[in-house]
Amino acid sequence: MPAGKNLYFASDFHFGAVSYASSREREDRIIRWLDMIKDDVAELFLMGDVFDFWFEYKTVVPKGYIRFLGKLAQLTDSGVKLYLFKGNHDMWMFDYFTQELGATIITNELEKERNGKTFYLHHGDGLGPGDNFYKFLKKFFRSGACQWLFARLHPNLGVGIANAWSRRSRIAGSKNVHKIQHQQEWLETFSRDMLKTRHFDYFVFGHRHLPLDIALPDNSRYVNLGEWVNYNTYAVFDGTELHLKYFEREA
Ligand SMILES: [Mn+2]
Repeated sequence: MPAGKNLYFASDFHFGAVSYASSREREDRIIRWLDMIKDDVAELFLMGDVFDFWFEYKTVVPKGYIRFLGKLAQLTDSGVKLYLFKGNHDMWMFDYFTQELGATIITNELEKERNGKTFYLHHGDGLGPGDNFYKFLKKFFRSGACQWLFARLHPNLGVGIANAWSRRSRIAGSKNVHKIQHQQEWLETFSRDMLKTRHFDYFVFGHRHLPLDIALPDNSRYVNLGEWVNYNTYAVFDGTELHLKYFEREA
């Protein structure tokens, strides 16, 4: 890691939800965050569900988010390394962001070592025990056949269906339904299981829409990045420690 530079992690912007106006307001806030970090970010990890829906047709991408995408271009043009993780809402990212932004698209997990600290990074969907129906759906949605068929639908229809589907796991009002229930915090369970065979200093996930920083055995930690509708949370690794932070909120 270059001296004075940091790694930044965030996830679950859910651009496009719940309305155009609320998404735009969130976009402006995230631009302010990116402006704040732009001089000390070496690598930016956007860990899934950045978009509430995304699909790349052969010659067409969804409308919107131009300030955000322009800001990412500004960052990557200035040398910032960008990782975009596929979430359960935006698993249909192909090569557009690689071509335009030089981004590395992460399909499942990413393991990194920086300054002697090890990171296990994953959006967080489909991990741990249970949820077999989702795991089956994920396999199906990620299949080439499913993507080929979807691309055959006219976008007015295809994106309409996708948005209706997306509403099933809508982020709005999610604050109340996501409670800390240690027994059911499956990403903690997943991390603890992993530690039995492999050590990581940090397990970082999104997907839960709940900021969490949980101590694990062997000085390991599980950090959940929360989301940007209710919390505006992100994590920063300063070369020594990983910190979970709130943007534009008095601590
Ligand atoms: Mn998710």
